[in-house]
Amino acid sequence: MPDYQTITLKRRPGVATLTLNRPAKLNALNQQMVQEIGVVCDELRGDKTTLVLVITGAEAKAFAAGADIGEFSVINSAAAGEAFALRGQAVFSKLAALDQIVIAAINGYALGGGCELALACDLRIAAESATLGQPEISLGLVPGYGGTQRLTRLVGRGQAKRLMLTGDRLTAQQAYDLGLVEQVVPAAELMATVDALADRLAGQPPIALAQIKHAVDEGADLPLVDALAVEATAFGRAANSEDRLEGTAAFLAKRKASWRGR
Ligand code: CO8
Repeated sequence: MPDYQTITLKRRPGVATLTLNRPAKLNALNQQMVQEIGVVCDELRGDKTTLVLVITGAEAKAFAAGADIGEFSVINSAAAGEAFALRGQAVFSKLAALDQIVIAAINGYALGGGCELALACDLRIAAESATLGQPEISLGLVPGYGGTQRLTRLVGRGQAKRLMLTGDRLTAQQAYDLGLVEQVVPAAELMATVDALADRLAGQPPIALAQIKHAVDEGADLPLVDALAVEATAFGRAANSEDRLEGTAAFLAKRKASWRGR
């Protein structure tokens, strides 16, 4: 297993938990942390035994307080800034493309790049005490790790523009009201809630799990006619699996299905 410096990775059957671990800097995403998240994605790609990845922050106050502002001094041209953004985007896109369902357990500040990391996940569950936002404008910047696009797709153009143009921070409840997080729970219950969901998803038939995720993501930006074709392909893949035969046989025999992931 790689020797991680800025994150920890724990595994239990079916579930991996990645903890952002730079507590002294509120888990700000430095280049090394972004790179290490990419290594975790490489580890998980093709790992058929891990069906869910949970991402959370080690510091009670923070999921991730943004990209590491201290590293921005290396950006001395538009091209350098673009390359900086592209490096982060490549990793977050790799995360979003995993077969695993990725759940952000947002325990505190999820700002800037931290909010963008949560946006690249499939599901976002926030502690009541969490704070979310895209404050880049207050630094004279633009969200560069996918925020202008993923936030817009999640909450719509108007709300996304409002959040990014003002840089306003949202409470977890406000984020929920906008559809930016899917659930809000008391802070003390966050990890138990996320772990229970992760275990539940890890008990689902793996091919159907991944196909639903990819059908939603691939179809979302396509015209309906093309998106329905994406769904039909996903349906075909799941329908052609041994698990589909097992699922339907178990239903008819009134017993619990035993999934094999093929
Ligand atoms: N980068 C680097 N260090 C940070 C960051 C950050 N984003 N956030 C917090 N820290 C550090 C602080 O500097 C401080 O370090 P030290 O103790 O050594 O001085 C430590 O973490 C604790 O922070 P605070 O003392 O500020 O803690 P508070 O509880 O007073 O405040 C806040 C917490 C409100 C979260 C505050 O720290 C804050 O506003 N942080 C910055 C939030 C922000 O602007 N995030 C967006 C950053 S830009 C971004 O993410 C762009 C992403 C796309 C990049 C694309 C490439 C260009």
